[in-house]
Amino acid sequence: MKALLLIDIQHDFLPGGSLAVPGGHEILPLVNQLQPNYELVAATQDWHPANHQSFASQHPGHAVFSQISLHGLPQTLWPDHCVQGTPGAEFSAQLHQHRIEAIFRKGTSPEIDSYSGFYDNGHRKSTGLADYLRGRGVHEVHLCGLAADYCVFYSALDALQEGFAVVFLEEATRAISAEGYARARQQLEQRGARFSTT
Ligand code: VGL
Ligand code: ZN
Repeated sequence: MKALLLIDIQHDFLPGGSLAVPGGHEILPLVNQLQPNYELVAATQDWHPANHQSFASQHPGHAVFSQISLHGLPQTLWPDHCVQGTPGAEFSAQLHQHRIEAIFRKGTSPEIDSYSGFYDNGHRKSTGLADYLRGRGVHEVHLCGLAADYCVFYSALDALQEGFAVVFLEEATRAISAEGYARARQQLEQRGARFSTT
């Protein structure tokens, strides 16, 4: 069975949000149109405590979008975003949510970031997404959402590593950086992901 994964389609990643992905809102009509084509739709939600260490605000003297080392892992410092319980953390009001069977929250530990919907960036803690999908008989995952070069990319990478066939729905995602996405795309292609443009 194929599943559709909606990655982080939240207000803070859309225009007007604190970490808006350019053109992010353009994916919404297609994402809604795609959902009925899948027997299973699941979503991820970036869900940070207010003191999350990926926030530049937690590192006085370090600029937004600068890089630090956080407990041994490279970390980009982001604007505060997707804080638990705030409007920015909610799914887009335009996103059809009635077919979403399960929501996997990530980024909840203050000391480690989590781009992938499957694991934190240190691959220490699983969200349970892979076991959930296997338990539902899924062998192939199709990914869309935000951002193509971060959370959609890392989710696709982990999905491949977990043994799922992966289709990256390119028209239903947008990137923070075009160069970052070009590198990400190459890595995914090398590892066997397919790219769909419908
Ligand atoms: C994301 C940066 C920080 C994403 C989440 O959803 O792509 N990017 N947190
Ligand atoms: Zn985040």
